[in-house]
This record gives sequence, C-alpha cells and structure tokens, in this order.
Amino acid sequence: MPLISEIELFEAWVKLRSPFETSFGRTIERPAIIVRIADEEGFEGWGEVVAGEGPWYSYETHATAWHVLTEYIVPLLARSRSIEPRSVWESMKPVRGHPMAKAGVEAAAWDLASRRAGTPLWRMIGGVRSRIASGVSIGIQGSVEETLRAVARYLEEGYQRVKLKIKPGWDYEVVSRVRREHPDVLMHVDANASYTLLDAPRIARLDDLNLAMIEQPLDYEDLVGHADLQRIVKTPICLDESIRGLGDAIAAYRLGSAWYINIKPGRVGGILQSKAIHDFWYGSLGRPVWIGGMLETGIGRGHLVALATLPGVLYPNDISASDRYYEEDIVDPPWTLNKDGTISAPEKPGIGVEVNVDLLEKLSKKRKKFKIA
Ligand code: OSB
Ligand code: MG
Repeated sequence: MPLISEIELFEAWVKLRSPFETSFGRTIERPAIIVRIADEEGFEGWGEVVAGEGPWYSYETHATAWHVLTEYIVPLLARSRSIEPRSVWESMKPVRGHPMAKAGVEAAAWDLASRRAGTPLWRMIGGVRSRIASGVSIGIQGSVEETLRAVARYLEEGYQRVKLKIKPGWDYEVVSRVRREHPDVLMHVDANASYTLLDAPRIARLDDLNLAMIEQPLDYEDLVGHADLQRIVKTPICLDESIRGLGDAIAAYRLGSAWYINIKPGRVGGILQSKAIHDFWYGSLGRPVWIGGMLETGIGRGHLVALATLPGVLYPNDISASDRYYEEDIVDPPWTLNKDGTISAPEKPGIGVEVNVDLLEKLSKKRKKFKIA
C-alpha cells in the first residue's frame, strides 16, 4: 500500500445564495476548510471540515480546526503515513475532541480509498440505494409570508420534506400557517437547542401540527431533559447537537431522550463513527436515522450522499442540491435534484464529483501544503 505523500489545506470562504438563520445566528458567508490527501502513486482524496465561523453550533471554529489540523493532526499523520481510513482515524486518536477537524481528514481518506479502488464511496461503506431522499432546511425568515413563499418554492422544486427552524417566539404561529397551506407535506422543526424544560407546554402545542419530529429542542448537554420532555410532548424528539458519538446515542436510548437521531459526520468525528451510530440505532434498535447537513460545499455533500445510502437512513435528509446553497459550487458536476425529490448517488469512484481547483483556490484566504516524506 502506498503512503501519504502530501496533505493540503484550503480555507475557502463560500457565499450562500441567501442568508441562513437559526436560533443561534445568521450565516451569509461561511468558512470551509477543504482537505486534500495525496498518496505516493498520485491518487488524491478530498474532505471538508464543517466548523463554523464562531463556536455556536459546536465549540469548534474554522480557526480551532486550522490550529488543531496544522499543529497536531498533520504531524500525527506524517508519522503514520497510512492512507487507510481506519488507520487515519486511529492515528488521530491522541487528539481529544475536535470531531469536525478529524472528520474532514477521515473523509479525504475515504474518498482516496474509494478512488483507488475505482468504487463509489457509497458502495464501499455498505450503501444499498442509488438515490437518496432529499429534504430542505429552511432558516428563520423575516416574516410568515416569506416563510410561506420559501416553502412553496422548495416544494415546487420537488423536495420531499421541509424542516423549519424555530426558536422561542418563532414557533407555533409560523409552523401552523405552513401546515395550513400544506396539510400533507412531510415536515418537522429544528430548535437548535433554544428551549428549556420550562417551555414544555409551549413545545407541546406543536403536537397539533402533525410534525414528523422536533429536532434538538433543549440544550446539547441535556439528555435527561429531553427524556423528561419526551414524556410530555407526543411528537417524537430527534437529537442533533446532543449526539457527539456512539456513547451519547447509547445514553439517549437508555434514557429515552429521542426516537430519531440525525447523523452528521462532522459532529461525530467521521464516517466510521457515523456508521457505528447507524449500526446501533438502526441495526440494534431498529429505529430510523437520517443524515443532517452543515451547509456543506459539494465536497462535504458528497460524503453525506454516501452516508445517506446506508440501510437505516429511512427519513429524508438535510442534503439539498448545490443550487439551494450556492450560486456556483466547487464541484463538477454540481449536485442536482431529480424530479422525484431524490439526489442520485454517483456511479463514479470516490464521492463521485471532481473538485474545481481553480475556483477553490480563488475562494481560499489561506492555503498550506505539507510534503510528507
Ligand atoms: O441544526 O441541522 C442543523 C446548518 C448549520 C448548522 C446546523 C444545522 C444546519 C441545517 C442546514 O439545518 C442543513 C443543510 O445543510 O441543508
Ligand atoms: Mg439540527
């Protein structure tokens, strides 16, 4: 097996087509640290670090990820030099935490491994479907009318389900209006940890609205609170921020904190950890999972598409087409939505799309190449 010969990091800044607002803030332009790993035979693989500009969704930021990657993770990989995704994961173990930084590197190793094998990544990790169900996550808008317009537009495009971002003061009124306009649409809400248990009666009003789930209503550290809330609220709870690894998934099950889990490789440290959670939640418990998103560029989206082909991914994902996020994506071809509201898992090797390196370089404010020998 050839060894790692180069690791390259790009700090790209990508502009969203429209601002994305959640309970924790508004994003217009976001950093995307892109990781490229090359081996001695000239094969390469790409990954994306989903850490945000500030420590709002998680404690990681693009700056902490850059620091941990350049000072600690790259030196560890330079010592082991193995291109095998499992060894890459093992060699990063001395670094505690920082799952987004690790996931970006592990993702590049998976892309590399599947390009070398001439296999689509989704087949290599055990995927079972060649089209994945696509949903759309709709940020907090300026008004109910704007929300209704956004929902109508995305449904027109064919998305299979909508998720509305909510927060205290922006919840029942807007969601009930959307429900009235679209009585049969598959729909859920995401609070991004903005409520407390004291809001339980307010959250329980949502039970009238036939929502598939309520995503992360309470604090990310509060598994017990979610279990208490689930005894009051009938709509199934889905955990996002709270699930940082398999241990959290097991605890959430034991406590009864959630019926669903959304899996984001960046949040849990990569594809192997994502698979472990999938295998527990679906394989052992028989409960569905779905794949969440972090407004990834087409590179990170490629890994999400691959994960969404796993057998237990049985609810539409936060994986939308490139044009839902960006005027111009950094991959070729861009991700597109089929008429039936699916995205096709490519038959090409790796994540199945090529990186537009010229555009990536143009968008990058920082760039660092490590020759490994
Ligand atoms: O909570 O799911 C979330 C985006 C950034 C940070 C957190 C979340 C989101 C989304 C967007 O909901 C999902 C997507 O990439 O389409
Ligand atoms: Mg979420």
